[in-house]
Amino acid sequence: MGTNARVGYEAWLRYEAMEEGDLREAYGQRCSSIMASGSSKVLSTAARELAIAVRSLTGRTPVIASAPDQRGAGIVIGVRGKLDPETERAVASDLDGLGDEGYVLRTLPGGAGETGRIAIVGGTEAGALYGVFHFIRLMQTREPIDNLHLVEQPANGLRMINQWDNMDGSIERGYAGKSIFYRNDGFVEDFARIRDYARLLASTGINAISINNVNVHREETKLITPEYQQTLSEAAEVFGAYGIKLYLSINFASPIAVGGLATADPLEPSVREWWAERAADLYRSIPDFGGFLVKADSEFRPGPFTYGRDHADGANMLAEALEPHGGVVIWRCFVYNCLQDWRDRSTDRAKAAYDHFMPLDGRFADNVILQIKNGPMDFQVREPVSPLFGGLSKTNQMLELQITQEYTGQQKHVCYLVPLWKEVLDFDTHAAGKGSTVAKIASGALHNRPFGGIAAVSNIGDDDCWTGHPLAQANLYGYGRLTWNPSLPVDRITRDWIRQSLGCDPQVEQAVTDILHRSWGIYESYTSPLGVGWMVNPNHHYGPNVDGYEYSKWGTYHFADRSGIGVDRTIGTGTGYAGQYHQPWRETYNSEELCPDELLLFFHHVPYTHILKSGKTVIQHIYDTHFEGAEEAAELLGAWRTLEGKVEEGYFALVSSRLAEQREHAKEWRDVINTYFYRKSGIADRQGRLIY
Ligand code: GCV
Repeated sequence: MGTNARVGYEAWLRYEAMEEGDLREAYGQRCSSIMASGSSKVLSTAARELAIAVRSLTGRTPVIASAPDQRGAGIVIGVRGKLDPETERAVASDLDGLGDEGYVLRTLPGGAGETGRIAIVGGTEAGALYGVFHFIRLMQTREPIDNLHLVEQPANGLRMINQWDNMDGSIERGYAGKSIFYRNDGFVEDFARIRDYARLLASTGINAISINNVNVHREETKLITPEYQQTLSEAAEVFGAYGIKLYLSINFASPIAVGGLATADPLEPSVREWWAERAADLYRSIPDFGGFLVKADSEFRPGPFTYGRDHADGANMLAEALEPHGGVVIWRCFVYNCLQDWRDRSTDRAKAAYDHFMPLDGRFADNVILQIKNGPMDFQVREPVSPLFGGLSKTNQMLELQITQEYTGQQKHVCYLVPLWKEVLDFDTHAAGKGSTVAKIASGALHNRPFGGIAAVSNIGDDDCWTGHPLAQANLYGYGRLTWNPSLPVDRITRDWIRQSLGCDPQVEQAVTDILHRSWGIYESYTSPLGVGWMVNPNHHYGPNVDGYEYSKWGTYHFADRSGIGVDRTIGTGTGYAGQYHQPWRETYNSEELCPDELLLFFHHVPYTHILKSGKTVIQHIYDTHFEGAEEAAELLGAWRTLEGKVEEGYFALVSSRLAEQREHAKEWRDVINTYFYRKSGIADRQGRLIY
């Protein structure tokens, strides 16, 4: 296999020429002409994207037509109500009830001796674009296109990416190089890479992006001022051509920092006016601006508490400013006391989001959405699902996930997060009886809310392959696919990603599927055990340090002593966190016997000799998983090496070197954790393996 100048750059939009044969012939023939019914920006994008894919995959250059092919063949891309009469009639029955972003993919019958055309019809232009990317995916994954009849609709209104990029070019929790947006306190000059990012995102169904860190620093605070409006509108155009709306993270103290006011009190009329003016200005230069993302009164960020106001006062003030323009406020619920005294056993960070926001349920304006992290702590390798999802019923909600691997190996270790996210989305909160899943709550379907969706912190930077570790691309891809359809099986997402990114060789598919599907479990097994979390080095969060956060102010403790470990979050003797769940979870988590093994130490403090459901003691479980996990991490490298010659050289080498690093680092985790617990407990490993 040859080498590519930028390893992995094309990601899943890699259109390697297909093998010669009937299928390639058939695709080429079917796509001999492309006609876009209309001339909007997004439709032009759709036609262009399809033409590029067809040319590269089949070797045939499609004719870009201005009218449907008279022989009845070719592809027609269009929008409901704006099609040629023949196509409109043919797909009419599919268009009833089709939402704006939905689409129809349909192979229409041809006349005598004719193949018939393929119609890709969206509720709007964006829908048509999603339809085109779906169609391209079918070719990349070698699916038949002779009898297509698909109607697709996104489950979530907001399918969002949060960039944690700073304008100095750094990225908070970024593990893939520098920002593709900013350099030296300004925007980059060339937006070509941003455009390439937009197409990757749109191809998976993403329709919203916030482009600056939720920790809004000095320069970024100015993004909402006239100084940046021209550049912002150019960035919005780039994303707009791919159906993606632009959002900004804002600094709650902006009226003081850049507005010259003496206060940022949300109930103060001058402050309200100031925000209304800022919003009006932004919408003048970016008519389809999405709105604001806000981290307030969290980890030292300013917020309404300073003025004796609450989160609803703060969010509603911004909502009022955006409402006349159709904008929304996305208000984060990652609010807790980050100055906790470790001696204080009654304060529990896990309880904080629920305690802060439940009393406000019903007080938020209709264009406010609360963004809730999947777990109550912070994107650990294993956490229970945040009970706030089951709690709020009169408030728009959005699920927040983290694609960037802050606590899951920082894109040096492979950790495929799609199975974790699936568990979260499928979690049944029982909020309104059985079937009240997080997926239904986040989309707004369960409580019939006007807004909802999913957001995730991006894992990309300016690395050639975008994500540092090429296999981490699967997380970005899988995230997008899940936002569109949370019911998609993991296998399906994995298969599509592999075929689109690495081709259709069954041996590659088998080996990479295996690596990805084992990876989360393996990572969990050699890091912190049984749901207790953390045990990482402070600040950068890479590598083992069992007591790294044990005597800190951050509220993230494991309470290991010589006899046992874990956090008592029960109702009777602990912090009471288990009581924030509906039944049956309240009882399940509250009980040492019923609590699932993988979350035992999140909810209970138990002796090392406690017998798990697996039949092992806690201490033996720790030893076994750490020895086995490190061995399995080494196996991943072995499995990958069988693909030499089947994967592009540079890509092969890069993944090999990351997996080699993971193998070594997993040993470090194993030895630090095992040694710590052996020294604490004095209990020997039953198998007498080497512990230091
Ligand atoms: C953007 C964690 C991370 C922070 C991050 C914060 C958040 O604490 O370590 O880097 O800040 O979450 O989600 O706001």
